[in-house]
Amino acid sequence: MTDTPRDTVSSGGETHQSAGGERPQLTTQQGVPVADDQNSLRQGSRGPTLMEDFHFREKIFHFDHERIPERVVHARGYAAHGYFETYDSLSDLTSADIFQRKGEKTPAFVRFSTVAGNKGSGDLARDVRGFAVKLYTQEGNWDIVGNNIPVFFIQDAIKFPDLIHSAKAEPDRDFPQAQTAHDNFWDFISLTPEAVNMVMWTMSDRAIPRSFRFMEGFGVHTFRLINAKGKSSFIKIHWKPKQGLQSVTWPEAVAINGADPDFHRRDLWNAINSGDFPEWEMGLQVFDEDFADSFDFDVLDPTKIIPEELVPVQIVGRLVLDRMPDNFFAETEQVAFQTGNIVPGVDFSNDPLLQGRNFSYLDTQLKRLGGPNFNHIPINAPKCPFHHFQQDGHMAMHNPKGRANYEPNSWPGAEGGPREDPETGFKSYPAEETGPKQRVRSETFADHYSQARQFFVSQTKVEQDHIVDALVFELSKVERPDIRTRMLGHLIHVHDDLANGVADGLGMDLPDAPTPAREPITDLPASDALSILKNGPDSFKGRKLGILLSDGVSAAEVEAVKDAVTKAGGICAVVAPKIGGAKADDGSNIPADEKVDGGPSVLFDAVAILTSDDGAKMLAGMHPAKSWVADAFAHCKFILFNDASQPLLKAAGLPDDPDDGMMKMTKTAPGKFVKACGALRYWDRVA
Ligand code: HDD
Repeated sequence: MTDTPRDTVSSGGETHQSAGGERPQLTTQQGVPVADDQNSLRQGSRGPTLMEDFHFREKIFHFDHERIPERVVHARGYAAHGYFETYDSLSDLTSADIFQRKGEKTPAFVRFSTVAGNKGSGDLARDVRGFAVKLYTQEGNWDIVGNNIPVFFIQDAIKFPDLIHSAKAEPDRDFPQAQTAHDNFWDFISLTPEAVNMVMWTMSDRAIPRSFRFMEGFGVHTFRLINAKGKSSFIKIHWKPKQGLQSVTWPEAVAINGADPDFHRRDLWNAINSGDFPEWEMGLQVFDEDFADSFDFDVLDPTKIIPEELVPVQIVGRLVLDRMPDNFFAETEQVAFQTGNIVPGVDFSNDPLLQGRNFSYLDTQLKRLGGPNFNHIPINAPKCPFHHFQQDGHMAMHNPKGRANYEPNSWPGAEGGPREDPETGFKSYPAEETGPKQRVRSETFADHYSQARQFFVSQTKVEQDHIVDALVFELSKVERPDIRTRMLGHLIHVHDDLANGVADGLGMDLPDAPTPAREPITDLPASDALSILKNGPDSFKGRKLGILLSDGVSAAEVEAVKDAVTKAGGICAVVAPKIGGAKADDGSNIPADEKVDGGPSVLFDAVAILTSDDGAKMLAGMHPAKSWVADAFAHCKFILFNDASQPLLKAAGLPDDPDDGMMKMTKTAPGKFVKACGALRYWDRVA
C-alpha cells in the first residue's frame, strides 16, 4: 500500500465520501459501505451473534492474521527513506550505473536494527547494530546489508546458527532477552577464538550507540567492482556519519532502556521529522590482488579489517535520510534485504561468510513474507523497469502480459517479451578457481588475536576502561567459572592490561594462555579511526540539552540557553517537577517536555540546571531531581547551573568546587557552554 494515499487504503478507484465531511466512508475490503462498526449483528438485542455478519467475520479474520514471523535475527529495526548522491563518476573503477554520473541522486531505504533481541526489546541493548541499505539504482536494487561494526564473529556461514543460538535467550528458560551476558554466549565465544576481535568491538561503546545517526556503517566483506573493460578491483565499504560518532555509557544504556526503550527510534523520528536529516558519506577502500597478497591477513576473512592507514578511505558519495515511512509494517517490517542483490559492475568475493549469506537472505524471506512474490511489495520492488517470465505463486501482482511466458520463443517483437542483453546485462567476474573439494579453514584465517590487540591499543584510556568494565559485567553474569576462565585465557593474547583488568574485576586468577593457532603480531600500529572519542563531532549540532527548572526560574535565562542551543543546531527539552510546566519569574508558564522522574538526565547529551532559590530547595528534597543532577555529573556531562540551584547541586553530592565541565550561568555563559558541549563529555571527571 506504500504507493497509495493512506486514506484510501486500497488502490481501487474513487473513495466514497461520507455524507457530511471530507473523511472517506468506511467500507469492507470489498468496498461495501459499512453502516455500523460498533456492534456485531445479533438476533435481538441480547441474542447470539449471527454467522452471516460478513463484516464482523472479515474484520476478525484479518486481525487474526496480522502478525508475520519476526526476523530470526535483526528483529527489532527502524528505517527511513532517503537518497544516495554520487560525488563523482567512478567509471574507471566500475560500470555500476549508480557511479557513472556526478551529482546523480538514487533513492535509498535504510533499516537499522539490533541483532539478538526480539521485536519488542529495548533499543539500548549491548549489541551490534544492523545497517542495511537498499539502493534503488537504474540497473536494479543493490543491497548493502552491513553492520555498525566492520568485522564479524565467525569466518564461515555454517557457524551462524550456532552463533545466534548461543547469543539469543537460552532455549530451556527463554531468557535473558536481548543480551549476551549469559553462559551460552560466552561458552560459544570462548570456544571460537576467531570471535575475539569482534568481541573487542561489541564490548566497546560501539555496541551502545547514542543514536543511529551517530554510528558508522560497514559492508564488512570484501566485494569487487568491475569496470567496463572487465577489470576488477577489491573494495571495502564504509558509511561515515557526518554527525560524528557518539555512544552512551553502559550505566546510561541500562537506565535509558527503562526510561525510553524506544530511544533510538524516537531520536530518528524526531530528527527527520524536524528537518535535521542525518547524512553518511560512502567511503571505499580500493585495493588490488597485489595488496591482498602482501597484507598480513586474508582479505576474504570477515573477522579482519584493513586499517585506513594502510588503504585510505576514498569518499565517493553521500547518503541522506529525509523521510520516515508512511507505515511501519508496510515498509520497515516488509522490507527484504538480500546480500545477493547486486548490480552490474559489482560482484562478490569468495569470503565464505558472504557466500553463505547469499543463500540465507533469499531463503528467509519466503518464511517471513509468505511466498516467492515478496519483491512485488512496493518497498522491495525495483524503481527501474523490470521484465521477466517468472509468474504465479502466492499474491502475484506482476504476471507476464500476453502469450509468451517462456524463452526462447518465436513470437515477433514485443509479443515475445523480454530478451537478455549480453552487452549490459550482469556478468560475473571470470575469476579462475581450482582446488579439491574439501571442508577446511584456510591457514590464512588463523590469526585470531593481532587485530583484537590493535583495536584495544587504538582506544583512549576511557574507552579501554569501558571495554574492561563491559567484559567484567558480562562475564560476571556467567555462572560457570570454567567459561569465565577460558575467556580470560584469550584476553591474555590480546593485551596484558585488558587481561589483568578483567581478571581483577572478576576477582579471578589469570589462567595459562591457550596455544594460539598462529602466533599473534604484537606491534600492529594503533589506528585512530577505531576510536569513537577520536571521531566525535565538533559541535552540539543534532544533540539535546535537558534543562531542569523550577517555579520562579528566570524566563530570560531559560530563553538565553535555548537560543544558544538552537543557534548551534541542537535542541532543548524542558524538565520540570510537573508536566504542566513551571511558572517563571515574569509570570509566564514555561511548558515542560518531561516530568523529572520520567525524563532522567541519561536521555540528554548535556544539562542545564536553572532554578529559583525556593525551587532549588524544593528539588533538593525530591529524590528524582537529586538523581537527575547526580547522574548527569557521574556520566561526565557538561553542566550549566545558576547560582540559585546550588542547594540542589549540594544535595545531589556535587563537589563545592565546580570542575571544568561545569559552568556557572552568566550573560555570556550560554554561548560558551554550548561550544564546550561540542566535546560531548567532560571525561577528565573520571580520568
Ligand atoms: Fe545477517 C538479517 C547483517 C551475517 C542471515 N543481517 C540481517 C540484517 C542485517 C544483517 C543488517 C537485517 C536486515 C534488515 O534490516 O532487514 N548479517 C549481517 C552482517 C553479517 C551477517 C553484516 C556478517 C558480515 N546473516 C549473516 C550470516 C547469515 C545471516 C552469516 C546466515 C548464514 N541475516 C541473516 C538472515 C536475516 C539477516 C537470517 C534475518 C532477516 C533477514 O535476513 O532478512 O537471513
